[in-house]
Amino acid sequence: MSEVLEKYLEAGKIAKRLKDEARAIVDVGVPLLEVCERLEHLTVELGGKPAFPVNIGVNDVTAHYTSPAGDLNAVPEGAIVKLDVGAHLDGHIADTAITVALSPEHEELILSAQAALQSAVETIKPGVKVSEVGAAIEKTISRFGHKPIRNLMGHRIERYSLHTGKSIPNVSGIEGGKIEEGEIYAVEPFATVQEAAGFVRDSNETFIFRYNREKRLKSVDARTLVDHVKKEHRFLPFASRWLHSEVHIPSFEAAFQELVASRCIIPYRVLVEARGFPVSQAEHTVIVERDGCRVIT
Ligand SMILES: [Co+2]
Repeated sequence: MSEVLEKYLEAGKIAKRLKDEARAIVDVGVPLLEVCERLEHLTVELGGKPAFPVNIGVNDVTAHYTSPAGDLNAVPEGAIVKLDVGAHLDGHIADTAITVALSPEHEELILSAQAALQSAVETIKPGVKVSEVGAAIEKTISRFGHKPIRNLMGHRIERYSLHTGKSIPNVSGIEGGKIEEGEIYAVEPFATVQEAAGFVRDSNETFIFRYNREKRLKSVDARTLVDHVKKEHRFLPFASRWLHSEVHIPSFEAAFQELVASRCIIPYRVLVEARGFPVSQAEHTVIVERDGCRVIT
């Protein structure tokens, strides 16, 4: 087995363990910050690094929420909670997600995203159009009487790059080329209820960021902060919470805001279901092989 494949498989194993841990700890009243930190620390204990901050999405919060430093939010009663986690070894990324229901009313929604993921995995092989995978996902979610989130997509993964080139839509009718042998994809259907909008909108909250480009910065603290970002988080997304604990400078907030204002770093806005309805998610990372694909998570 190639060294690269071995690293992907190991990252996949770690990501799998993170999901098991998430299932074990997510419960009513548990602080979101505790869940994020526990899973990120476990990633390191298991020999990997987080490929991005733990995304924890409660109810209609669909993507890009991670706890800020000092987050006081906890898992509410009756919630549906999405955990999207990523581990990497040397830049070889495994990205995966599960959804936990704290009320039986959400169980069907979870089954629907899981079944859609399964149908996508069964469809993926060299030569298949990404639009065919999207059609399979939509068909499965519709069978449950649910709606896919149409403006979120699965994505191709490459070394140290979480989103590259091709995407895998969650609905039919979106063209985007063919799947090829050797490619790696994170496939992630999201399902919501029939009354929902079926798409996400940006909120104003931002907790996850990425490095964008070099900029002239005025304050010394901002320069210290960006040097750290370039050294530790040049390629993969990071949490503002991480920087809080990694960099000790007198005026952290002002320096951080300077990086944002100068677009030296760019936020990922928290995405919420446009009408506020609950959303479920299922996700695997797969490697495309000659006759199909291998699920590594
Ligand atoms: Co993911």
